Amino acid sequence: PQAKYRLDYQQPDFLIANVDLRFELDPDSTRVTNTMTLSRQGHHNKDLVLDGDSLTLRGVWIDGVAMPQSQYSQTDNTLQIRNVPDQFELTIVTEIAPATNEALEGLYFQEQSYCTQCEAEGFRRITYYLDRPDVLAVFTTTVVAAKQGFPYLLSNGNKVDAGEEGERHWVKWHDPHPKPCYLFALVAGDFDLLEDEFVTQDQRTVKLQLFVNKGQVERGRFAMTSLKNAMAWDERRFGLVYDLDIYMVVAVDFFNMGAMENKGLNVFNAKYVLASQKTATDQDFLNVESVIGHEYFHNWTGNRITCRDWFQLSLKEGLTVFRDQEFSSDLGSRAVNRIKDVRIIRSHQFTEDAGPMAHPIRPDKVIEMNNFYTVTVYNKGAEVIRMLHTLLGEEGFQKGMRLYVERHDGQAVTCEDFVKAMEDANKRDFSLFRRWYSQAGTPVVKAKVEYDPQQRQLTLTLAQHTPATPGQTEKQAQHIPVAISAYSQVGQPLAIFDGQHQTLLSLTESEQVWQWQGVNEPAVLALFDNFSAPVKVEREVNDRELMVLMMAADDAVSRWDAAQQLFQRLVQDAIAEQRDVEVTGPVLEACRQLLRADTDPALRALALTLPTAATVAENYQTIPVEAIVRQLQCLQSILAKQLYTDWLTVYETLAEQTASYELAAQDIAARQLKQVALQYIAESGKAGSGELLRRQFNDASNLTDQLGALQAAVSVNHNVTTELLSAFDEQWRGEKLVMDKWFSVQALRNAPTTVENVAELMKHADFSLKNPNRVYSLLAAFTQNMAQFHRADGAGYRLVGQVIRELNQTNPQVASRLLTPFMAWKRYDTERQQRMLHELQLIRELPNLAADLYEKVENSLS
Ligand code: BAL
Ligand code: ZN
Repeated sequence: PQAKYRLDYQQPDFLIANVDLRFELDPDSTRVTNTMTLSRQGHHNKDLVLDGDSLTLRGVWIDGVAMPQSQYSQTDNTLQIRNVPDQFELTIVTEIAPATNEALEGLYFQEQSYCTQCEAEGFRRITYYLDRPDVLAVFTTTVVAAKQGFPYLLSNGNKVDAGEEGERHWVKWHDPHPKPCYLFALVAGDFDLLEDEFVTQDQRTVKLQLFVNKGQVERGRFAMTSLKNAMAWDERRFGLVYDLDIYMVVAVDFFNMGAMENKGLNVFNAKYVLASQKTATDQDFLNVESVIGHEYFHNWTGNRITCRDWFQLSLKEGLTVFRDQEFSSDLGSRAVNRIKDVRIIRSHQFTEDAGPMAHPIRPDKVIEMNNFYTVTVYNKGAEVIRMLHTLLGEEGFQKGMRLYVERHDGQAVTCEDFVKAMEDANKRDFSLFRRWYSQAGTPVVKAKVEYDPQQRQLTLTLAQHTPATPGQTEKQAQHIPVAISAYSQVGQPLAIFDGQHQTLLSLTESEQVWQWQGVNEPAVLALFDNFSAPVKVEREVNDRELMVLMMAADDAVSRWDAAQQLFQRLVQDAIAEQRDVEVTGPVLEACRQLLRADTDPALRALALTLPTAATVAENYQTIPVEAIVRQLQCLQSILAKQLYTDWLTVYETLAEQTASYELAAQDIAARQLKQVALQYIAESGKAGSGELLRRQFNDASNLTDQLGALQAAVSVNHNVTTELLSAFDEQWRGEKLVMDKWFSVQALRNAPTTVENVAELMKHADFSLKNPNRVYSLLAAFTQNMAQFHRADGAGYRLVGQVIRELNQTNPQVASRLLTPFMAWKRYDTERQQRMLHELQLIRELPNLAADLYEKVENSLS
């Protein structure tokens, strides 16, 4: 496989104005007739070279005249046509076999439905085309299929015609908005339909349709409400209004990604659409809201304004993640949402930034584009947009957005165009800020706070350094927004920044010093309030100061962060001194106070949840697997036992409060803290804990509580574990999305037989390697199990390695996801390194190694 480089971009030699597609659907042989109007772009006499993959060519016509084979030639991935005119109509007929398409890219047929996925480069598996995002065309699509079994024939845009031909029927769709082919979609099948409508601010009525598997309409209602909320929110906050008469969402069981923003016809992984009290947890509901929002927001940030080339993916993804984060925060708890976002960055993005595939949010080199739908492009990309928002404020940011839309509506543009619009609208210079787009790696900021009582002066010194990443050894200073706030030793706000106790600094050099005068006492500083930049912070701060911040910082993220730092320090000190964790009286007391505090229960829950093993691991060059797992467990056990009566009181109070189920934010928050309390109660192993777990499991009126009890039991290997696991299996067998949770819970269990159990679960009737959700829920979840995936004898590696090799040919995208944890092999001890390397080498030796795996393996081994 060949690498592509961002700087090699060339505009297309030909443009396509209109595409007329006709699909005659058949599982084994679907005939695609593609008629395009093309024109030469610029002065050249090059041949037309179209992309194609796994297509059977049946004929080529130019302006209605059949081309002799001598005028065109094919390779595995191209169709080259010689001597074409400057303007012409080109018709290409191909055949494809959707039923054998297990990669789930292009057009595929699963469980009696046809479905497409074209981003990033799947359209070339449907027909020969200029499969690149800067070729924008108006699509007209006719879908023909048997009436029996396929009552719904869907594609992008508006339905303009329909008819019947004997046993078959057809529907014609027209999408007036020029779009790149990655936004093309087709779905055909038999569904239940949920309908609603939305009236836009300019008083147009938009028809909303949600297609779900038969019998699932009730589970789609929350998604429909979320969609209407998203449409209203985008008008209110961004002034962006929907632009077609119809918006369709289809939920499918087989889907590699979460969802796809195809114009007017979103295709969703069913797990981000279907939700009900009994079958979805609170987090599932929140995920549905966020993903429905995300795909809807793409209509402007992605579809109306799209990417010039795939290196610019963060242009639409970083921005759209930022928008969906804001949507969730405006509708729910801003602080809770922010903390969850920070956790993703710290436990996944920082790892990616430290590994062999570290890349800037706008990558420079790509072999397989599917490998770049990453936490860096998406989540760090959103952090970069958020920093612009922090620097400009809401008003300035929206001014920039308006200019961006005004300038670029209908175009395929670059990240540079976005930054330029933000700059021009606000008359700012973001030259330095642009380094966030070009540099990979996580900046480390070292902070020193000094107080001089004689001079009554406070000094803050910040120094930044970004470690080298593959291909980028020299790093320059970045523009880092640093939000800070000051408190007294007893937690009172100190108004030392021009009469304020909070301020925003810009760290732009490798080292900078700030001084404030007239400071009467040694201040405790909260640094990076609201996680104002995606950086690691190293600072000298003592436990007492962390406890002040934990109790008194204004910003909820800083309070949470102080608690997390305190916990991490307890664990890391114990590891460094090769002893078990010890918790001092004052720290216990601070935890007790936090638990009893009169603040949002969800924030208390998050603050009292220990950092993940992955987050702790980020602080080590060589990850001490057993020590991290053991010391986190040890800390959990101390907090469980020492605060036992507090946990019990909180649990009982909240159990009463949540006795009747509501999906309101305050009930979700209460259930969240109740779950943390239950987890600690289970951990305590006290008499009665088994009864409590059993009772919550059996009496639960909703999945959050039922699964919560199961998780709590399994995570501490409580002696009710087997009983609850069997009961869950018996109750939910066949309910695939619910069973996915049952698989995950067991995959994450820290028990000596977890590897063998995961292997056994792969034989369960509800498991299938063909369905990405099953693979993610069992095997991807298992790779997050620090103790057992990294089992010293290498059994965890062997199991996942074997699955990757099986998926190499059938679904390389899914295989590639499973490979990610192996890429960090250098971070483990020598024995583990050798075992991980062995798996990577076995994969490298596969015949027909997919490009997805090739790229990751080569980067890992180089
Ligand atoms: N564009 C791929 C799926 C998503 O980010 O919405
Ligand atoms: Zn997206």
